Amino acid sequence: MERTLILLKPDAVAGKFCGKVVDKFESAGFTIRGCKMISLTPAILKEHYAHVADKPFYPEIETFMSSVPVIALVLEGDDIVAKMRDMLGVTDSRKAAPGTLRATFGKDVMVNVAHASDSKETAVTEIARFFKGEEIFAY
Ligand code: FUP
Repeated sequence: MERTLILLKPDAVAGKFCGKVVDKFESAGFTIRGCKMISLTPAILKEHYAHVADKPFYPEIETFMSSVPVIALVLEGDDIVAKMRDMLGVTDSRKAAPGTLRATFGKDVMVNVAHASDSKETAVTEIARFFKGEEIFAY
Protein backbone atom coordinates (compact mmCIF):
# COMPACT_ATOMS: atom_id res chain seq x y z
CA MET A 1 0.00 0.00 0.00
CA GLU A 2 1.24 3.44 -0.94
CA ARG A 3 0.90 6.69 1.01
CA THR A 4 0.75 10.34 0.00
CA LEU A 5 0.87 13.70 1.77
CA ILE A 6 -2.03 16.06 1.22
CA LEU A 7 -2.24 19.67 2.37
CA LEU A 8 -5.74 21.10 2.13
CA LYS A 9 -4.79 24.67 1.28
CA PRO A 10 -6.11 27.93 2.75
CA ASP A 11 -8.75 28.26 0.00
CA ALA A 12 -10.26 24.90 1.03
CA VAL A 13 -10.15 25.69 4.75
CA ALA A 14 -11.45 29.29 4.48
CA GLY A 15 -13.94 28.27 1.77
CA LYS A 16 -15.33 25.47 3.98
CA PHE A 17 -15.14 22.79 1.33
CA CYS A 18 -12.57 20.51 3.03
CA GLY A 19 -15.36 18.06 3.86
CA LYS A 20 -16.37 17.75 0.21
CA VAL A 21 -12.76 17.11 -0.80
CA VAL A 22 -12.21 14.53 1.95
CA ASP A 23 -15.49 12.86 0.92
CA LYS A 24 -14.01 12.37 -2.56
CA PHE A 25 -10.85 10.86 -1.06
CA GLU A 26 -12.82 8.42 1.09
CA SER A 27 -15.23 7.58 -1.74
CA ALA A 28 -12.20 6.69 -3.86
CA GLY A 29 -11.34 4.10 -1.21
CA PHE A 30 -8.37 5.92 0.33
CA THR A 31 -7.74 5.50 4.06
CA ILE A 32 -6.89 8.38 6.41
CA ARG A 33 -3.76 7.44 8.36
CA GLY A 34 -2.96 10.88 9.77
CA CYS A 35 -4.72 14.24 10.05
CA LYS A 36 -3.85 17.59 11.64
CA MET A 37 -4.31 21.33 11.28
CA ILE A 38 -1.09 23.35 11.05
CA SER A 39 -0.04 26.97 10.59
CA LEU A 40 2.75 26.87 8.03
CA THR A 41 5.81 28.95 8.90
CA PRO A 42 8.09 30.58 6.30
CA ALA A 43 10.79 28.02 7.25
CA ILE A 44 8.69 24.92 6.56
CA LEU A 45 7.26 26.49 3.40
CA LYS A 46 10.73 27.22 2.08
CA GLU A 47 11.62 23.56 2.66
CA HIS A 48 8.38 22.20 1.18
CA TYR A 49 8.53 24.47 -1.87
CA ALA A 50 12.33 24.39 -2.29
CA HIS A 51 11.86 23.55 -6.00
CA VAL A 52 10.15 26.93 -6.60
CA ALA A 53 11.71 29.02 -3.79
CA ASP A 54 13.78 31.04 -6.28
CA LYS A 55 10.83 31.83 -8.59
CA PRO A 56 9.39 35.33 -8.75
CA PHE A 57 5.99 34.07 -7.60
CA TYR A 58 7.38 32.41 -4.44
CA PRO A 59 6.62 35.30 -2.03
CA GLU A 60 2.97 35.10 -3.07
CA ILE A 61 2.90 31.37 -2.32
CA GLU A 62 4.38 32.03 1.11
CA THR A 63 1.79 34.71 1.88
CA PHE A 64 -1.07 32.54 0.63
CA MET A 65 0.00 29.29 2.30
CA SER A 66 0.47 31.00 5.67
CA SER A 67 -2.72 33.11 5.46
CA VAL A 68 -4.92 30.43 7.05
CA PRO A 69 -3.90 27.12 8.68
CA VAL A 70 -3.89 24.09 6.40
CA ILE A 71 -5.12 20.56 7.06
CA ALA A 72 -2.43 17.96 6.52
CA LEU A 73 -3.45 14.38 5.76
CA VAL A 74 -1.59 11.14 5.28
CA LEU A 75 -3.70 9.05 2.94
CA GLU A 76 -3.12 5.45 1.93
CA GLY A 77 -4.29 3.49 -1.06
CA ASP A 78 -3.28 1.36 -3.98
CA ASP A 79 -1.21 3.49 -6.43
CA ILE A 80 -2.43 6.55 -4.50
CA VAL A 81 0.27 9.02 -5.67
CA ALA A 82 -0.72 8.76 -9.33
CA LYS A 83 -4.45 8.38 -8.61
CA MET A 84 -4.44 11.45 -6.37
CA ARG A 85 -2.68 13.62 -8.97
CA ASP A 86 -5.34 12.50 -11.50
CA MET A 87 -8.12 13.26 -9.04
CA LEU A 88 -6.76 16.74 -8.36
CA GLY A 89 -6.03 17.68 -11.96
CA VAL A 90 -3.14 19.79 -13.22
CA THR A 91 -1.65 22.58 -11.06
CA ASP A 92 -3.48 25.39 -12.88
CA SER A 93 -7.12 24.97 -11.84
CA ARG A 94 -8.24 26.81 -14.99
CA LYS A 95 -6.66 24.08 -17.12
CA ALA A 96 -7.71 21.11 -14.98
CA ALA A 97 -9.92 18.51 -16.65
CA PRO A 98 -13.64 18.69 -15.92
CA GLY A 99 -14.60 16.64 -12.88
CA THR A 100 -11.23 16.98 -11.16
CA LEU A 101 -11.09 18.60 -7.73
CA ARG A 102 -9.18 21.63 -9.03
CA ALA A 103 -11.64 22.16 -11.90
CA THR A 104 -14.51 21.93 -9.42
CA PHE A 105 -13.16 23.92 -6.47
CA GLY A 106 -9.93 25.65 -7.56
CA LYS A 107 -9.40 29.19 -8.81
CA ASP A 108 -5.98 29.43 -10.48
CA VAL A 109 -2.41 28.08 -10.39
CA MET A 110 -1.80 29.00 -6.74
CA VAL A 111 -5.28 28.86 -5.26
CA ASN A 112 -5.77 25.21 -6.18
CA VAL A 113 -7.41 23.30 -3.31
CA ALA A 114 -4.68 20.90 -2.22
CA HIS A 115 -1.07 19.88 -2.46
CA ALA A 116 -0.37 16.22 -3.20
CA SER A 117 3.02 14.48 -3.33
CA ASP A 118 4.30 14.05 -6.89
CA SER A 119 6.13 10.71 -6.48
CA LYS A 120 6.44 7.80 -4.05
CA GLU A 121 9.87 9.06 -2.97
CA THR A 122 8.63 12.65 -2.43
CA ALA A 123 5.69 11.29 -0.44
CA VAL A 124 8.04 9.60 2.05
CA THR A 125 10.01 12.85 2.54
CA GLU A 126 6.89 15.02 2.74
CA ILE A 127 5.07 12.76 5.21
CA ALA A 128 8.16 12.87 7.48
CA ARG A 129 8.23 16.68 7.13
CA PHE A 130 4.74 17.07 8.61
CA PHE A 131 4.10 13.96 10.72
CA LYS A 132 5.91 12.19 13.53
CA GLY A 133 5.77 8.40 13.47
CA GLU A 134 3.25 8.27 16.32
CA GLU A 135 0.91 10.64 14.46
CA ILE A 136 0.35 8.05 11.74
CA PHE A 137 -2.14 5.34 12.62
CA ALA A 138 -1.96 1.84 11.20
CA TYR A 139 -5.16 0.55 12.80
P1 FUP B 1 2.00 21.00 -7.62
O1 FUP B 1 2.92 19.83 -7.69
O2 FUP B 1 0.71 20.81 -8.38
O3 FUP B 1 1.79 21.51 -6.21
O4 FUP B 1 2.71 22.19 -8.40
P2 FUP B 1 4.20 22.72 -8.45
O5 FUP B 1 5.11 21.90 -7.62
O6 FUP B 1 4.53 22.93 -9.90
O7 FUP B 1 4.05 24.17 -7.83
C1 FUP B 1 4.32 24.44 -6.50
C2 FUP B 1 3.45 25.56 -6.02
O8 FUP B 1 3.71 26.74 -6.78
C3 FUP B 1 1.96 25.28 -6.16
F1 FUP B 1 1.35 25.63 -5.00
C4 FUP B 1 1.50 26.18 -7.26
C5 FUP B 1 2.49 27.30 -7.23
N1 FUP B 1 2.74 27.92 -8.54
C6 FUP B 1 2.41 29.25 -8.73
O9 FUP B 1 1.89 29.91 -7.83
N2 FUP B 1 2.66 29.82 -9.96
C7 FUP B 1 3.23 29.11 -10.97
O10 FUP B 1 3.42 29.67 -12.07
C8 FUP B 1 3.58 27.75 -10.76
C9 FUP B 1 3.33 27.18 -9.53
